[in-house]
Amino acid sequence: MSVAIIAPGLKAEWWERELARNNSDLDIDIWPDISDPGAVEYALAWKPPAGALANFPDLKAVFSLGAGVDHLFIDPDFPKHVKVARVIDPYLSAGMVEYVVLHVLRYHKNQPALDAQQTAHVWDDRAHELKQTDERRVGILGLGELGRSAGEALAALQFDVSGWSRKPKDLPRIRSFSGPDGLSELLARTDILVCLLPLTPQTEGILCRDLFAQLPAGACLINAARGGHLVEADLIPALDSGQLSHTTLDVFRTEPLPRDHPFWDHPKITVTPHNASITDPRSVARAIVDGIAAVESGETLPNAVDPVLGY
Ligand code: NDP
Ligand code: OXD
Repeated sequence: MSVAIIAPGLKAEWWERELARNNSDLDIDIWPDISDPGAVEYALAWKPPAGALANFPDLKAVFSLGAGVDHLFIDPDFPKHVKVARVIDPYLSAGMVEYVVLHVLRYHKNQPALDAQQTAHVWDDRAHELKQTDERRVGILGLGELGRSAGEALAALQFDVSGWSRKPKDLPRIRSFSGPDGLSELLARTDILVCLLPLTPQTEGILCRDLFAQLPAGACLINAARGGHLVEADLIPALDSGQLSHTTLDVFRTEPLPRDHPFWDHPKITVTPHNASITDPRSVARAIVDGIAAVESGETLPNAVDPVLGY
């Protein structure tokens, strides 16, 4: 069975090692050194160069090396008949829960203001701002694997959690909103907004001036989904006007974030290098090997995405 790994910039050798550890019969090549493109039946891919996957005429399935698949569907030459699976993994969910809880708590405890006080040698316990977690409203855009896990962790800390998804959800501790009216209702009751949507034509640019205007003044924003969700030109005006008080960004339209980008130095922006949660080959390679076995025995591909919805 011939497998190609196309993941420039990722540690492809690590994936190769973990795949081989789970199935020593696989014949694994790392792009661009593919010995026989005509023999490749499965590909593992992360941000593959445009056209690379179209070189394999007998490709049966592509495994995205992340939860998102936008990096595949952006390729105009992506072979549309080929099945696509994405990562659903307990460690990936746990990493995102840690990131979201870390940054929500940072805002809940007013840490950016305390950092500024330390720089200015100011001792102020800010008791006038005291709020309990059940008085802090967190809104999560996207209630899938990651949004739901993060929401449940925040609800366990007694935060007042709401979430927005395409279809309504019935979750015990998360208030569910859906559709355009549901989005406005959620925004109106959100102090800290977390974006965990997939990037699709419907969600591109959703974090924009109009959306910020529907949040209570002084809300915080955490975007751990994709840079394409944010209209970058709308962010700094919203922060400078006080409509948003602070934002944490893990993802950017251009990655790595260019060294001269204004987000790096803005006092109300926290930048992290797209590491909110990182796929761990040690657990995900096993799932990919199982996915290949499922296709080979005629079963449905586990964790398959819907190519029409794009997630
Ligand atoms: P899922 O596919 O499990 O969940 C997506 C959620 O978004 C679902 O609840 C879905 O609604 C909702 N949604 C999709 N389109 C719309 C829409 N048009 N309107 C309203 N809701 C919508 O994805 P995951 O939770 O696994 O991952 C989410 C994203 O997180 C990934 O696509 C990726 O971009 C990002 N990510 C970022 C990482 C990082 O390190 N920064 C790491 C991993 C992922 P419904 O439930 O109704 O279908
Ligand atoms: C993902 C990511 O989609 O790391 O998994 O961004």
